[in-house]
Amino acid sequence: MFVVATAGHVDHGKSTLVRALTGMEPDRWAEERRRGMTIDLGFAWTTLPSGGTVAFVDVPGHERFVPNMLAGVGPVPAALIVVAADEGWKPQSAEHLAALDALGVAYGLLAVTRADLADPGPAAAHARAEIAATSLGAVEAVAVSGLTGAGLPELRTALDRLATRLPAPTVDEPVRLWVDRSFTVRGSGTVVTGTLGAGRLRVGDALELAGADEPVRVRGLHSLGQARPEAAAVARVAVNLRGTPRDRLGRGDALLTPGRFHRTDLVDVRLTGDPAADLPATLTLHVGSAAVPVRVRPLGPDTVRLRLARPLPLLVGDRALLRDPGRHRVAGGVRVLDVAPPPLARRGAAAARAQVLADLDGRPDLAGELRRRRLVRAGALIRMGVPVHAEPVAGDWLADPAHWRRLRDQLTSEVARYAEEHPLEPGMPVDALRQRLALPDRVLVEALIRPPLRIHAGRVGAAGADALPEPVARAVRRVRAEYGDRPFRAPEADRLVDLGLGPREIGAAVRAGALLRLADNVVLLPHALDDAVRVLAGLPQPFTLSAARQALDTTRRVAVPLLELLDRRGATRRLPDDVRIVIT
Ligand SMILES: Nc1nc2c(ncn2[C@@H]2O[C@H](COP(=O)(O)OP(=O)(O)OP(=O)(O)O)[C@@H](O)[C@H]2O)c(=O)[nH]1
Ligand SMILES: [Mg+2]
Repeated sequence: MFVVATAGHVDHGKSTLVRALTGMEPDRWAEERRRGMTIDLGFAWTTLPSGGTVAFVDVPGHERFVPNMLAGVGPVPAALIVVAADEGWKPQSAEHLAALDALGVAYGLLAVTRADLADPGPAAAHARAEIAATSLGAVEAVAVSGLTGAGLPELRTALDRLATRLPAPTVDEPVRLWVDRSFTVRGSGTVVTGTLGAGRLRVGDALELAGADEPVRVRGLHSLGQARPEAAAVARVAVNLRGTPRDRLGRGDALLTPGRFHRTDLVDVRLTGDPAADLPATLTLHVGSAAVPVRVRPLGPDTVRLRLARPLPLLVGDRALLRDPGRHRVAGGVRVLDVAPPPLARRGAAAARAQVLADLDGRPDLAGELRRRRLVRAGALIRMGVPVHAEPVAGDWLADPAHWRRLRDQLTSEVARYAEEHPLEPGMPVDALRQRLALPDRVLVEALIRPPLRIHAGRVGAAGADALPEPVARAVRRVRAEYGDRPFRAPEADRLVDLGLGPREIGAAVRAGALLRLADNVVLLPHALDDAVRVLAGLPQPFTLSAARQALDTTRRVAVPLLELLDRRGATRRLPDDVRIVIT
């Protein structure tokens, strides 16, 4: 299936043509039929000579209903432009064409209607010239009469030719179904309709709806008037939602693949076409089926920042248009460059931002995004419409390679400086480091650490006694030299003072794993613990404190706390009568 939206001035015969082609009534409302005028969007479809199906979104031509027209053409990539032979090019012919151009619609046909009333030649020539100057380029023109049916077979084959030119639909992309209608069906509940431009919908799917906390569920699907288990792009679809009240959604809302779209009320965009120099400060942004008031802040010669009155699920590269509802004119086309732009707080920030935007073209660019954002979650980029094909540095964090190298250097110098300022601490706390480097997540700190730095007990420092300040390290080396072959002899208190090992220095050495503290002022070298177990295991079991003291060649000052520590660690067990056994 492919979908085509009509376009053209009021009363030029759009609905008559759709009716003649499809045998279906596009004017759904009694009021429309009574007044002979389309007010809201109409939907109809037919089979073409090739066997393919074309679905029409029939739009109103009256100038009052341009917003409805825009909701219809927004999500549709092809247009059937209708001009009446007897009336020729008119204001809404021009406004509709300007809208198609602003949205970048590249595929279309011209139907010169009411060809039974006047020579279609002049209207066709004028219209083709106007159209040729837009994104549609040169289009085929067919003269038709909705009244006599003349030209309809030619128009059908022309529609078939148009279908073959359309790009193949992308069915593996996430769904963003802009709602163009919502209504209630007795017994089924809420139904919304829209043009599915990409992706695939299945009964049972969970979808996101802006403003709803819970996902909504697809209870039923219709396309071309028939219930179906699934619908793939491109298609007109009607989606029956389970348990979603009708007043929760309407035209301009979107049903979304969960987790794949970033909702934003701030975007930086490039104006396309010839943007008016005197762009008003408030305009209406039309994208998909949505129309949202925006405040415009000029940045560069053709770039502006838009503040939306309500957030929309926009992606980098989206086309949209700005319209001045007061003056009835399309103010310009829009290409979305950034859906999560930085705030412009500092002086000169706007000028700097304009420079950045000057180089963006709306094509998703991973390397560029990383360069600008430095650190960003993969999921966040995907939700902006930027495909991710890079390895995260930690968790789902992606980093700009140059920034990551800078951070690594910075981490090394921060740790060194901290060690200087806090000589007795065994390293810099990870969280302090995270804050100094202004990192949003501690896994990033951990990922930046490289040997000889290591993380130990929540701190980052050099491994082992290297982490000790030189005087403490020297004292530890002296202890090792003096007591290495008498591992269970602890230096006496005055010897510790001589060595410069006060309580703080001992604390630092213990945290760094260079000394083992048994009690205040009782320290051993760390390997003493394992050695003691080996010696004690050689004794007849159970053994007494005195036997242990002798075997270890030490004093009660050491033996008592040493055995208690071994008890606590489960290496020995104390039995009644103050004897112990080694647990093997
Ligand atoms: N003679 C003749 N009359 C036509 C033809 N097509 C449409 N009309 C008449 O022109 C009038 C307007 O036709 P519509 O089809 O409602 O025009 P429209 O473009 O859909 O109008 P809006 O939806 O209001 O913009 C009707 O009275 C039609 O009968 C045609 O090919 N020949
Ligand atoms: Mg109509």
